[in-house]
Amino acid sequence: MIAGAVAAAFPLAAAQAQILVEPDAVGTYAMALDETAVSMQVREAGDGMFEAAVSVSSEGEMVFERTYDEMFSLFQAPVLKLVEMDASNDAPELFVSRYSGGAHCCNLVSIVAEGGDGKWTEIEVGAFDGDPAANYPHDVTGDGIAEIITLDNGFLYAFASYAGSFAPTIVLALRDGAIADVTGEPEYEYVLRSAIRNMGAMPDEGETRNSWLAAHAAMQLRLGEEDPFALADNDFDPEPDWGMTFCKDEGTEAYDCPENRIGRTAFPVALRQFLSERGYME
Ligand SMILES: [Ca+2]
Ligand SMILES: [Ca+2]
Repeated sequence: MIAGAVAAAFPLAAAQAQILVEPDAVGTYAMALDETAVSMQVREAGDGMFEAAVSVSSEGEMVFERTYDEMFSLFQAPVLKLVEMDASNDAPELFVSRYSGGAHCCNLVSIVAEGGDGKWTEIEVGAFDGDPAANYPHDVTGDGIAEIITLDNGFLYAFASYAGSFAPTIVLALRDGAIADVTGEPEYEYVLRSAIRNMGAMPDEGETRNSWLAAHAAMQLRLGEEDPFALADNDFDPEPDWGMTFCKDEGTEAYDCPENRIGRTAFPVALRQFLSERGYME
């Protein structure tokens, strides 16, 4: 568990039609919502490997098929959720989360959805650390459209080790067939305020303290607070080097940099640069 893995445990604001399948065995799984039906066959693929054949039909017609293969364990079988995520079409969306394997990474998240031209395609959302259930879409605003409440994984390793990192909560939505970061929209303000409360106390010192401040500042920016850097600028720990070094030779990554060309910047500067690169500010 990451230090900053704020549980995205928001109550469902309204009962919403949705079906979740978390396969744990070889076999066929089927679900349907209105005129959209999904089936998944999880089967052995030889050499101890597995594969999962997913198909979607709409009004009785096959509209999407994909076989997810090279799974070394049933743990990697896709978790499926059939739920309304985008009101720009007439069908519910199919949320897909697959475990890639590896120590810290990742749940590969995608959404199969009907486009404006009536064609169904798979839209990549991204790769996310931690508990896959934390990324499952829920309707947190009660408008019948589910959102994904997750963490900005770009903050892991930025100012501290993976285990010592905090990350800001973000809200992702599917709008007109494209993934949009809607965190800053007013209706999600309570999601951010709740995430900030759930961060716990600022760590006493070190890299984890600076990582906590980075996540805090990011969410202050999203909230449009008047002085988003007040806490970070006053309370950062000046000791840690993590995230504060850069190479004076332009275009050279820090790990390739000759020792005498390594520069060091102050946390407030590094933080602003990082948040700017991550799209939190200009
Ligand atoms: Ca839809
Ligand atoms: Ca909603």
